[in-house]
Amino acid sequence: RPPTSVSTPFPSEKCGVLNVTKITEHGKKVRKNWTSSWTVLQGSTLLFAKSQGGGTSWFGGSQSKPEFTVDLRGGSVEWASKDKSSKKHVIELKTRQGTELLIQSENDGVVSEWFRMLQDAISTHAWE
Ligand code: I3S
Repeated sequence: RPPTSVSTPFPSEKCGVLNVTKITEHGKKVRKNWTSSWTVLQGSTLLFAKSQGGGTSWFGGSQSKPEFTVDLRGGSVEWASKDKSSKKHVIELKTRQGTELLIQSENDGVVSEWFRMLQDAISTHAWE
């Protein structure tokens, strides 16, 4: 039998600059506000910090505090339908708490990689 799982301290860690907006908060529609955010995926948590000057700020650094944190457990990701945004390469992330976010980058490779990582994080932490 193959080994069942390999445990690593940070099974899903990734960071980068993405365009992000909330579209729903606690189940209620909110006005879009696209902002460029330094985005960090760590385990089952996704953190956003304001990105200054195109992503040179380091998340752990003194000037950038997390603005917004998302608990991915019990959430879902899908490719956003055309009616959600006119932008290309848009991920729709729904949380169990009733928050919906759109996550986008002009670079389709970047977005595809985030899509895969978010799906992995959600399935890895589904039963916590
Ligand atoms: O879904 P919407 O309302 O067409 O989203 C657009 C608006 O949020 C717009 O701002 P105003 O609230 O000032 O109209 C934004 O500038 C657009 O980027 C939003 O649409 P996209 O398709 O880019 O997500």
